[in-house]
Amino acid sequence: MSDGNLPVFEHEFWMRRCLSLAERGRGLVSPNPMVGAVLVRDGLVLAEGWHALFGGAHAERMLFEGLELGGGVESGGGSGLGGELGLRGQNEDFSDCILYVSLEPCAHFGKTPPCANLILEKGVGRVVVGVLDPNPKVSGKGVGLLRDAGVDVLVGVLEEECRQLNWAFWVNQVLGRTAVVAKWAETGDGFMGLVGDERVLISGVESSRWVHHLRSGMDAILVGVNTWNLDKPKLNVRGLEVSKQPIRIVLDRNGRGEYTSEGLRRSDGELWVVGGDLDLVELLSWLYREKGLGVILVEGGASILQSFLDADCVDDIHILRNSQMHLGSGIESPKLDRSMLIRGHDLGADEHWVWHRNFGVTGIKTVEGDRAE
Ligand code: AOF
Ligand code: ZN
Repeated sequence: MSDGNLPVFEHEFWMRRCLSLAERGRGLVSPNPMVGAVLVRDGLVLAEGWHALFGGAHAERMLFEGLELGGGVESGGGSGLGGELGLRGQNEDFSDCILYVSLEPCAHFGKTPPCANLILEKGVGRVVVGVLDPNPKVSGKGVGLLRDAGVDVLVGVLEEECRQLNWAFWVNQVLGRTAVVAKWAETGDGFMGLVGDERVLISGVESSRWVHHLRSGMDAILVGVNTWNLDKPKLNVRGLEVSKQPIRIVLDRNGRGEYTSEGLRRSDGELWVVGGDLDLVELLSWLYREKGLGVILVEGGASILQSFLDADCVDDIHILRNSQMHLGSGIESPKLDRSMLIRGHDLGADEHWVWHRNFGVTGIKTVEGDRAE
C-alpha cells in the first residue's frame, strides 16, 4: 500500500516516532490524550513536539514554538535525522513539509486555540494523522478544516496503535466516565488471601515491579474501606521516578474508615474518601466530569473488584496468578467469565492474564463459579 507518493513504511516510521514522543506525556496530561508530532521535509525531521502537560500546549503548538525558538529537535534526540537547523522565522514556507501527528489536530477552542488553524497559518502542505479524535467537539472537524483549505490529509497510519495508546481517553469520551483498570493477584486455586488479619504475599518481585509501572500511569488508586483498614496500603509508586503520586481513593459508603495521621502520612498521594450511595457508573462519571480523573486503578478487595466487574465498569483487567501456590480456603478471587482472558507474558513465576474492553463488541460477563484451575 502507498498513498501515491511515499511508501507506507515511511509514514509508519514517522508515526512510530510520534507515538514515542507522545509517551513523554504519560501520567502528566490525563484526562487529555498523549499526542506526538513530527515535521518532516525530504526525509529529515525539522521539529518535534508532544503534549507535555495538562492544560499546556498541544503537540503541534509545541512543535512550532520550538521551531520559532530556532530549535525543535533535541540534540542527538530520537530519530537522529535532525540535520542542520538554522534559526527559523515565523514566515518559513512549510508547503513542502509533512506534519505527522498521532491524533487528529483539534478544531476547537479549549484551553488552547485550535491546532488545525495553526497548521493552516503555517502553510503545511501535507498532514498525516494516526487516528481521528473521539472528542465530539473535534472528531472529523480538524481533518475537515484542513482538507477544506486544500491541505493533503492522510488518516489512519498505525491507527490501532494510536488508539490503544490513549485507550483511557476513548473510554472518557465514548462512555463519559473515568476509565478503570482492575488488578489482583491470586493463587492457583483461586484465592486472593486468607480470611482475617493475616496477609499472604501471592505474586513475586517481577509482578511487583510491573505493578509499580502500571500505577505510575494512573491518576488515582482506589480501594475499599476494609482493605484500607486491614491492609494499611500505601497505594503509591515505588522504585520509579514520578512527578506526582496517584491520588489515593477510599470507597467508604458508611464512614467506617480509620483515617489516622499515620494513615494520611503513610504515603504522599492526596487522600480522597468517597462516601454516599452513588452507584458505580455515577461515581465514575463524577470522577471524570467533576474531578478530571482520566484513569484509575482498582486494587481491592475482592468485593469491591467484584462490584466494579458486575457493574461492567472495568475496562482493563490484569490478573497475576501464582499457579504454584494453593491456599485451600480463604477470600475467593473475583468471578468472571475466564474464557475472555488472554494470557500475556509471564511476570517471573506468575502468569499474567489480561482482558481489554473492545468497544461495541464485549462487556464483562460474570459467570458464577466459572473459574479456571
Ligand atoms: C491536538 N493535539 O496534542 C492534544 C489534543 O482543553 P484543551 O485545549 O487542552 O483540549 C483538549 C482536547 O484537545 C482533548 O479532549 C482532545 O480532543 C484534544 N487533544 N489535540 O490537536 C494535542 N492533546
Ligand atoms: Zn490541538
